[in-house]
Amino acid sequence: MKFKAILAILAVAASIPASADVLYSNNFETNTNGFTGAGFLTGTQGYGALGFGQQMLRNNAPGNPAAASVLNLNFGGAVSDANLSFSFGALDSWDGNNCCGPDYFNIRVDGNLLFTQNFNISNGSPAVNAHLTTLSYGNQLGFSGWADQAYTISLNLGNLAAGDHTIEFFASGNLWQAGEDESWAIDNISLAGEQAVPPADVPEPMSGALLLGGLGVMALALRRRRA
Ligand SMILES: [Ca+2]
Ligand SMILES: [Ca+2]
Ligand SMILES: [Ca+2]
Repeated sequence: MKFKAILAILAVAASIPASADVLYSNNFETNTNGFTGAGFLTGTQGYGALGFGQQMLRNNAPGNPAAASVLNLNFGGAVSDANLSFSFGALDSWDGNNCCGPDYFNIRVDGNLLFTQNFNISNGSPAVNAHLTTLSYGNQLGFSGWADQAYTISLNLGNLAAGDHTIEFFASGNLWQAGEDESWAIDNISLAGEQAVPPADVPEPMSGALLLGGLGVMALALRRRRA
């Protein structure tokens, strides 16, 4: 019985997944490290009361698609079950399918479009998307005189190989008006996942062999006692 119990404990220990590591995070209070492209730090105004702190990354670039804010990442080891989460602000008069839309917010990872949402400040209800949680809708949070919206966005990115990756955040739509009329901000960004141990940190084979040897001796001792 004891021998079986030890085997069961070993099996459980072997199957426990490594806890997720936070591989990148930024609350944009002091810097935009990791980001290139459009976007700048700005005061949060009414978003401060929604957990955005004092500053956030704002993008008010014109164009269709508008210039992206780009997060550049480099992983020393492959990452499995990567999850991207952040706070999002749809600032001012996003038009949805009204007169002057659509106004899409998009996320592209390594060139692949993984998220797109048409936001609307005046359709009477928050945007619905499996990846969205509403923080505020229909309230004036600052900036120009239009109501604003706040959400958290969470997106599973699957497995990411070791090496370079880009995550592009950008608006699009023929009637994306940009500037002080409609813009967006992100904050509290975090990318987490289970990262493979880099080769340099792999435990020496000798220590693993010693461990297994020790367990073998234990098992033998138990068997002898039973006999
Ligand atoms: Ca912040
Ligand atoms: Ca506003
Ligand atoms: Ca528009």
